[in-house]
Amino acid sequence: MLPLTSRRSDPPWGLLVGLLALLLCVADARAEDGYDVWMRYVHADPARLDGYRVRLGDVVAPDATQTQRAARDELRRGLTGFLGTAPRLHVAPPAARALLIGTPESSPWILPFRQEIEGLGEEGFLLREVRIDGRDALVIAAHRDIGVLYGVFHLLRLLQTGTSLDGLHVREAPRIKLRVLNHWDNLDRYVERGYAGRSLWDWQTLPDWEDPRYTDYARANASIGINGAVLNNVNADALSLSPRYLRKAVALADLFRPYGIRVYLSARFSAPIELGGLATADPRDPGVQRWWREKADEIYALIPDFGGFLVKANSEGQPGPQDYGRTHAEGANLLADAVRPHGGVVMWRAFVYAHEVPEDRAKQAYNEFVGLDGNFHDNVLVQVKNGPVDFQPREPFHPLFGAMPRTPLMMEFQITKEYLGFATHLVYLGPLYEEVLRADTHARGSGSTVARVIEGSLEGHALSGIAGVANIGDDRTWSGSHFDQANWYAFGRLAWNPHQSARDIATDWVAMTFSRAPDVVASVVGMMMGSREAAVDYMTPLGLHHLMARGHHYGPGPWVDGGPRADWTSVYYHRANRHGVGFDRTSRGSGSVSQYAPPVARTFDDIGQVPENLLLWFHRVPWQHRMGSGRPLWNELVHRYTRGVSYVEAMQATWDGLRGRVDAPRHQHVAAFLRIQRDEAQWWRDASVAYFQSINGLALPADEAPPPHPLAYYQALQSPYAPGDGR
Ligand code: BDP
Repeated sequence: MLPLTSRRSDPPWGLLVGLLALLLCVADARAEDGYDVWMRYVHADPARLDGYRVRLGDVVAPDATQTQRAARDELRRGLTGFLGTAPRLHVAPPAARALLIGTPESSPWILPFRQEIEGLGEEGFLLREVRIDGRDALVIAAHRDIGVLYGVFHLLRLLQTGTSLDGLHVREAPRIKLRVLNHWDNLDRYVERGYAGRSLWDWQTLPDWEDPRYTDYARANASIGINGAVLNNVNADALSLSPRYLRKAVALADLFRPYGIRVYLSARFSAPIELGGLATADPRDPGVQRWWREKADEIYALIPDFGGFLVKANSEGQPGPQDYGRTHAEGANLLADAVRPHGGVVMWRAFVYAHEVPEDRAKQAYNEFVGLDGNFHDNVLVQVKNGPVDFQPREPFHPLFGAMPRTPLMMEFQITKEYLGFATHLVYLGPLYEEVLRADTHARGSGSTVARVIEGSLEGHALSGIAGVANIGDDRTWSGSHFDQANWYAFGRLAWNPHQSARDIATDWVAMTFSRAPDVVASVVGMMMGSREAAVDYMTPLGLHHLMARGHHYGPGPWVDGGPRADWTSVYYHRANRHGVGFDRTSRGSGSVSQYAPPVARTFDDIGQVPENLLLWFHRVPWQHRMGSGRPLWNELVHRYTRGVSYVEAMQATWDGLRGRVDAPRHQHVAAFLRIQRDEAQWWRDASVAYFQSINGLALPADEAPPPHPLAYYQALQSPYAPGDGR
């Protein structure tokens, strides 16, 4: 034991120990506010440090282009944090061991790897241990600077997750070409379905003020391989295409370019009228065609690598080609022809459901698009939401996947959690994405997964894409919560390779974001992996869907009825009455099952075969129906609601146990959000149980607690200022 007080002649031990403790704290007391996302670059584990220093202390990297400098900067930043000392950056090899990075053009040291990088494409890279002149070295080699940058981020990920570099040999190339974030950001910085503050893009001060955050945004995206950003909302304002706003977009494009990110814009189909003063936006009108051509020329003169347009047309009141009796294909081709000379693409959304049609909404996109297969020009991608209704906690995969073999179909996932508890609920979406990507469409026999459709391998499309509706805003955490960063991260990783495992991705993310300690990683990954199923349980179990409160979708609203459209109500989707519950989409009902390939259709059509987690999506089922557990449907439903709440409580307990293992500021933040989530899960459970019980008049199972309030109490709750919907 060291003395707490010291005699004059002794060294002041107490003070020294105190100072040391303080120093350690200071070293540890980084501003852990989430800003650094998964790129915190904390110090290496001491056991590995010497080995790493030898290998990474000297870096040979070209610095002639912006992307090369971005790679050097990232290595400097990452390795300084990681090794505790800045690496020595050279343009020629030093006598010591070295990390050599570059392309055959940018560095003579990479020339010998020319053969080895063949087949890696424009964005791939090789990262491996080699011996050069009898010395060990690490090499990152690629055809293009951007591949080198991706390799640098890959190396930094390996370091952050504590991976050994011995015998390292990685060859990576993205399997999907366009890996794009869709920002639903308005020009007034309001983010539709955004729960992370205001838009990152400060249109008022752009292009003059280049907020450093724009570069950090690009770094984070590049670190996971995202290579495109649609800057503005799909419910687009034509002004985004005006010269004034284009100049602002130029500033962002210039900042993103070194990181391999192209800028895209959502285009309002009626822009020729609103901006151009034309009388029509009819795709067959030569004046309209000229207007779009000239607009594209204008944009490309400013942004030579502009990605292209994203379009929401004839959907939820947006203008479109059908206003002129033309098809979606004619509309898409109009814009595609305008950007084609410049190498641009059009991402045309299939999220459509007609205004007056009382047809099952889940069928409408397929009905409108499938007959157009083959009519789209070759620089058009049709962008399809993961499920046929709208980003619900669980949906079957969209029947268009596999049904339009001649058209490149893009996936649209929602990263922002419009229907999954906003930013406050801890819901890791990796398992949702994985479930959809691994679903088998049977379009060309078994193994025709959605992943293979969208990566283009199933039908041999060169063009392929995936979009994620961003969950990013100006909140310090970027995503509105610490755990929602994981959804941004998982989207990027799966966009790069849609065959990866959600669990592996979560494991990397936790190690980089919170701690490398194996027990912490295991606990947090465990929480995350069941969190999506828990949300399904406490919101919409067994295939129920779209039961959220009207408009803002915050909290339960299974009673929502009336209003302008039947398919914006809950009762339309659950169809509960005294006898049963569920939407009959079988061949005896709306027939939506017939939109799937026969083996899939047969499975969904048959109440004995349909997965229980989609039961009420496809079938209308009596309350007494015997479930796999042996319970009647009603009891099973209540059981699942309760189980969802219990899962959140279990997450709270696990997280409590991590106090002291995760830095205090983030620990407290997450703990508070888990309390909100628990209360809201309980709210969902109680309101839903009270509602369905009022419909079926059945007693609660004996072991289930009755909702503490009568149904009217839940129905009367209002949330007028819920974020994301309205101003
Ligand atoms: C729904 C959202 C709405 C979007 C629409 C879309 O509620 O805000 O505009 O999707 O994707 O999920 O176009």
